[in-house]
Amino acid sequence: MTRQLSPKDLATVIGVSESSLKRWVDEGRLTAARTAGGHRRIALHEAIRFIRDTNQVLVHPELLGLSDLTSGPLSDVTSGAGDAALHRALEAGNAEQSRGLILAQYLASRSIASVCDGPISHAMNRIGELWRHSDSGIAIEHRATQIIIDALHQVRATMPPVADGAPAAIGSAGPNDLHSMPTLMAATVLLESGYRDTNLGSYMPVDSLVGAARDARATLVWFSVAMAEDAASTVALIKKLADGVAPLGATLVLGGRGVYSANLPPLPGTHVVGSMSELAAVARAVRASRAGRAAVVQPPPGGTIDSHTNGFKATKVKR
Ligand code: B12
Repeated sequence: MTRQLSPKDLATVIGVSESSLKRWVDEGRLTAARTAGGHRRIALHEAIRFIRDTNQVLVHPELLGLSDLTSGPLSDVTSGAGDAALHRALEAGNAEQSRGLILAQYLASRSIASVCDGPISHAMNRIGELWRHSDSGIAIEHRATQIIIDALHQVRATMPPVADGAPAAIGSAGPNDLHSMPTLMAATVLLESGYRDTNLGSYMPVDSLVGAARDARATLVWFSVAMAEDAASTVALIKKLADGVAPLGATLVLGGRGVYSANLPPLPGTHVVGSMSELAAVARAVRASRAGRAAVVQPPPGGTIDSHTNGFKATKVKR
């Protein structure tokens, strides 16, 4: 059941009077249901939407019932020290603090795409180098991955329910690819972008992904290739996927260093993106074009339009 807050609780969370909060509900700035006794109740996801949209300062975050969100992570994020703090907390294996920092970034109005592209990606790039220097590096990397996966699930749980008639998106990592974090990130970004997302996780055969996309009537299919393996087999795999997705009329979005290092031929209806923010930009453009509006595909900052695919080409170079 969705957690509900009373106007008094939410007012205390953001440090305003209960009467102001009730007035905002009555003015329609905040949606509230009524109990049988006529009392206003605000769903947690609606409270979070309001906090993010109106940049509220959280005075008593503990009343939101998100136990990892204590004032420590919030003050790190508001002081601009959140990115470095996340790296430290992940490396130290401090799960509560790491999850709290990720939630705090999201509550501070940052999109989940930007949190993935910024602090999470930076931290994992550094943590991913530790195995070279110490035996414990691999354990630290696995632990950090699990903490981020848990944090992303927590953020998902605070997002509003998917609207009726929302477009479907489906995706996975490829066969032989154990990297499950990028595909979960993509799913979460698409949920935030208003899609009904289905993440099929890692180690996914391409034929099965195409079949599932057909069954789901997917508008968008994402595919993550985290490793630069043999370039020729990566190209063959992606061509097979693109050939399967094209007849469905869905847009295919590819990401990951295996894609960036493969020399892909032009694939109609396929976008190569270099970040989660670029995925969000493509997702918005696909929605707009499906809604019948003239979708002008704009390159996001740091990306350029690929003239072959009309997709975004990453400009950042990965190790
Ligand atoms: C965590 C991790 C693992 C974990 C994965 C656990 C899990 N459940 O996911 C484990 C330990 C299992 C693992 C295993 C291996 N790994 Co590993 N792993 C990593 C690590 C540290 C983080 C990967 C990650 O999720 N990053 C977070 C992602 C999301 O951030 P990002 O890569 O910066 O991606 C950004 C953009 O590129 C873009 N993006 C990326 N992917 C996608 C996908 C989509 C759809 C979209 C839209 C965008 C997008 O958005 C992201 C956010 O900005 C990386 C190092 C690194 N620097 O990333 C190595 C790394 C990916 N692994 C690597 C290797 C070699 C392996 C192993 C072969 C090691 C081994 N010898 O066993 C195995 C392979 C196992 C297999 N069969 O898949 C190499 C790949 C090298 C290469 N150039 O191909 C890396 C780069 C490490 C390195 N520096 O050598 N690994």
